[in-house]
Amino acid sequence: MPRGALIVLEGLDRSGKSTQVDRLVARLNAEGHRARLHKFPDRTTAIGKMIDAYLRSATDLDDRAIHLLFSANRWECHAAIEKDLADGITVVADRYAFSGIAFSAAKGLDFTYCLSPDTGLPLPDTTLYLTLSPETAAQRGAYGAERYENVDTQKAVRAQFAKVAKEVARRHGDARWVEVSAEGSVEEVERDIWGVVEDVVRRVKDEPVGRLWE
Ligand code: NYM
Ligand code: MG
Repeated sequence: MPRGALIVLEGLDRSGKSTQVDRLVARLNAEGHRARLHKFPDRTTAIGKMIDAYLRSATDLDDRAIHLLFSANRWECHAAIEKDLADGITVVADRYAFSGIAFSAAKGLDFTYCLSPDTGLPLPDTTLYLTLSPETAAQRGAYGAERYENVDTQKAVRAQFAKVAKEVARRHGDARWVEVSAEGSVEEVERDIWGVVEDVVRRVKDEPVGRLWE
């Protein structure tokens, strides 16, 4: 059976990711590709509840401890994702290991350390990185109240995402990371994303799923 694709959307907070993942899943299904959305962090699991409490600042955790929990939250879902892919279902992930690296490295954790716990996860067939200037982000209104949702942190995270992009290209090839401008209208951004995804879904059908950082 042709497999599904693993498509990841990444970006800073307020980049419009959540709107776009919903539209992408709807579009895939409408065009006859079965597709399912997976949000990371997945706040519904026991580990996800610990992450949620941390993000709401209801609890404090050591930087390494929360980094590993975010990764564990992906590992507890990997079997379900791999099963979907094998069953021909395309998985659209709202964030993935790349957010894990960028947000933790932005706090000062060693970049190589940040990569390691996610090694061996299913490799995204493509990652669409939504880019937004700080000015446009500011125009979109105030950040939410969660941890990391402030201008200084987002700047530091942006710099780390640039390093992540290089690392993905170096280890897995240029085609795995695609920048998409999120400056345009919802429809414009949706069209640009679709242009990439339509192609990837067809192309990977008969290819094995790769392993992240391997
Ligand atoms: N985040 C997300 C991390 O710090 N590490 C991770 O591994 C992941 C997946 O959680 N500010 C951060 C990025 C976000 C926050 O995500 C919650 P969202 O998509 O805003 O609900
Ligand atoms: Mg957010």
